[in-house]
Amino acid sequence: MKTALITGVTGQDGSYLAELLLDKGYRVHGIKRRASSFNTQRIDHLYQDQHEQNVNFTLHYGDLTDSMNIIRIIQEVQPDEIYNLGAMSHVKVSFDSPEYVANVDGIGTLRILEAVRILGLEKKTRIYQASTSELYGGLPENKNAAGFYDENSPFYPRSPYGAAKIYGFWITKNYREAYGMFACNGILFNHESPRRGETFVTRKITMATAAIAKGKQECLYLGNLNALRDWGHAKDYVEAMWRILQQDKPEDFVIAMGETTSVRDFVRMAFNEIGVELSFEGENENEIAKVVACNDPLYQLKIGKIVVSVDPEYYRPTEVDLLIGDPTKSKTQLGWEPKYDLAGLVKEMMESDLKLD
Ligand code: NDP
Ligand code: GDR
Repeated sequence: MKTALITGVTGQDGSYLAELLLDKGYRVHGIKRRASSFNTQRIDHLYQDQHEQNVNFTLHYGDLTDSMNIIRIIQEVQPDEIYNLGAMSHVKVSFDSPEYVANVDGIGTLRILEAVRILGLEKKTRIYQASTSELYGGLPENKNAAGFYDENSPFYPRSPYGAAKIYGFWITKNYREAYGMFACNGILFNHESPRRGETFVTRKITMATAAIAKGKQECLYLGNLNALRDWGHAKDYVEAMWRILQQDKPEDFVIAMGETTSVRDFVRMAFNEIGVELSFEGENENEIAKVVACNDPLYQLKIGKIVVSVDPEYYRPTEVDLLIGDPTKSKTQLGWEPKYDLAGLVKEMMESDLKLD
């Protein structure tokens, strides 16, 4: 029976990864932060009374800013695999708290690697680092000849989040090369799900579309509608994380769908799920979307109603305009194949958010 430790287990990816590893027969440990209100909603269904026999899911209080705590937990758990998913993961918020993000997302990665080394677990413990497409920064000249970002494309982070994560990327690679550790980066492009945090753009859109359909919200305010993202489903992406640590030798992999879609088109797709067609009018901060047709007998919105409006408050000081990843290496070497496409993802998110009160 293998033992895994997941930082960020209460997050979107942590919850799906914990499910996947438990299904595979792992004993799973997760690190959760102490909070003044419950923060375990995504994993409550996995909870096990620790007094029972054969417990295979255990939570530990901890924080990536606390070296002693990280060392103690790793010493106690003696993991075969560590998945370092813990992070302040919101790009826009990273402009408001850049030092904290550097500490958690950057130095936090070092704390994990160094704890494994201090404890002499270099040959036992494999480490997955949650790297990101934000490292590329969306510079058009850095795409490969086929027009994608791949494992060899140069980095150019455009936020404090990206800058912190680039440290995490390189220190992971350095510990692999310097100490022969099995430490790998998964360079994951955006991935979403019904469990996505409510302030990321896809979930903000699906929640608002459902609320507008039910007459509980008037209008959805968004920032840059022109941004293009390569969106996949989190369930598919955690499968890739696991595969990366099952390889014979440690390497870095891009995980992506290989297609890019604008925020505007994601809005269109969400509204289509409730039978509503939109027309977008105006430009930049004056852009709005109006209802032009309503084809679902259940959700009847007035023709001409403004349901989306741009609020420049949501613009970022520096933006990543376009992301599209090349999954060739992960498909050929890891045998990774996503089960969801974007249409399936939007459908699942809308179905889930329409059930909310
Ligand atoms: P979430 O924001 O949903 O989850 C982040 C997790 O990290 C939460 O469990 C959170 O705890 C925890 N966390 C935050 N700060 C700390 C800290 N100081 N110490 C310990 N834990 C902390 O992110 P995702 O699940 O979407 O992403 C997982 C990882 O993958 C992140 O590192 C993210 O940066 C990275 N990533 C995500 C992508 C995506 O599209 N989703 C794409 C590429 C990379 P709490 O619940 O208490 O807030
Ligand atoms: P991103 O995700 O920054 O790509 O980071 P997010 O969903 O926040 O933004 C995607 C794009 O949408 C534009 N946008 C808005 N974004 C938000 N959050 N809110 C809005 O109202 C809004 N309007 C337009 C943004 O400007 C951006 O261009 C995610 C995170 O999960 C990171 O942790 C991860 O590393 C990357 O994906 C890959």
